[in-house]
Amino acid sequence: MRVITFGTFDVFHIGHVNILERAKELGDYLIVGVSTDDLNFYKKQRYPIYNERSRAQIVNAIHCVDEVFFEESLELKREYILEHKADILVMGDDWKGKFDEFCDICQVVYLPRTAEVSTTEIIKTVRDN
Ligand code: C2G
Repeated sequence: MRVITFGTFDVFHIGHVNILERAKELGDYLIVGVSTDDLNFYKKQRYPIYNERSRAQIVNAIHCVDEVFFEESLELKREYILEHKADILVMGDDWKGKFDEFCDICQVVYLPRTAEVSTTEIIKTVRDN
């Protein structure tokens, strides 16, 4: 089974490792769409700390990840799922319900987020110290 997931994966942390490893366990080939810097600016009105090339390289270096591509637009999710022939779409449960529309082309699974870790909190901690 081919599994696809999406994310920014900025300031890569243990929550990112956990979701990638658990996503891979649902199948045997894991494809990750890493959102581009411009998509992040559109989503969060700021650029990520690490640029898209570094973020993609880090995700690609994780042993359970088989393939990485750039997610350029939120509107292209259906095309990405079809293009990569994904059987399962995995997202953290902060996105619960948001991608149910893709149930017609793949299984949609929301996994619980890892508690008490986020890129936003890490940036805040570094800033405050
Ligand atoms: N995540 C997690 N636990 C955390 C933090 C993040 O399980 N403590 C998961 C998120 O739920 C998401 C993935 O890690 O599934 C990537 O998180 P982000 O980098 O924050 O991704 P985001 O900016 O939400 O982009 O098209 C969808 C978007 O591109 C998702």
